[in-house]
Amino acid sequence: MTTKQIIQVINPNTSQAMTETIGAAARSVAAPTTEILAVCPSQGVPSIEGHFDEAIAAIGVLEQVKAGREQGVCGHVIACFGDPGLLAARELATAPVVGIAEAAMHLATLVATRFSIVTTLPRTVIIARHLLQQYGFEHQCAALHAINLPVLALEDGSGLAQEKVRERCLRAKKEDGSGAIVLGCGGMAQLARELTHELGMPVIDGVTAAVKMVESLVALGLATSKHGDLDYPVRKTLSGQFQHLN
Ligand code: 2AL
Repeated sequence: MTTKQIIQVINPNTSQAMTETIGAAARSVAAPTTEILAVCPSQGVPSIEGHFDEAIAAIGVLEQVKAGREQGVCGHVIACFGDPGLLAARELATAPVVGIAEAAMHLATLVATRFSIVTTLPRTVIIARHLLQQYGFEHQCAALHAINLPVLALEDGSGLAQEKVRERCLRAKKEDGSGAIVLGCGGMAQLARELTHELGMPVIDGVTAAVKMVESLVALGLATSKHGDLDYPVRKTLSGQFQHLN
């Protein structure tokens, strides 16, 4: 009998609705032997739309990674397009940790020479730009677009944000000269497959991409390196509200 392996999918914001959207997308691609544990922090920011939000969200990510590690999960996904706390999470984790922005960008470069990104608010564009630089994908990104709606508009049930994503993707296809589109928010997770079909070009969501990457790493027997900078944090006594991270 094959035992189930658990992938912990962490929505770094506190929106329960978005956690469910992300969990459903993750489950839609997970292997039969994978169980998806979709979680979000109990405290923090309801949506992540800037550097301040990211700093707070990163603490919630670390708490969840620690909890997931104690539960014995086989990998962690950070399901926010800024990949908040990614390297810190890798220090805490033993299993692989994959961020949705890096996952989507990596996969986009395997199916196209250049990709476009469609994200939420214009102020989140700079976060994606910084990640492109950090991950070395600056030259593969043809353009970045914002639908100019806040993250939680994706969960308001009106469908307006989803329609704006669709319109932006169609425009990007027409104008950018790119071969693929990366969706720049965890809350857009369930749109990728339909848009891929409608646009006739790859539209990539990072949640599903990251789940398949974690499964691949696990299948290959690869875990987060503990040789070098991703080794467990140097032991020191954390004080006050951070004691529980000790
Ligand atoms: C995000 C995301 O993926 N989740 C969230 O709360 N903020 N980032 C974004 N650019 O919209």
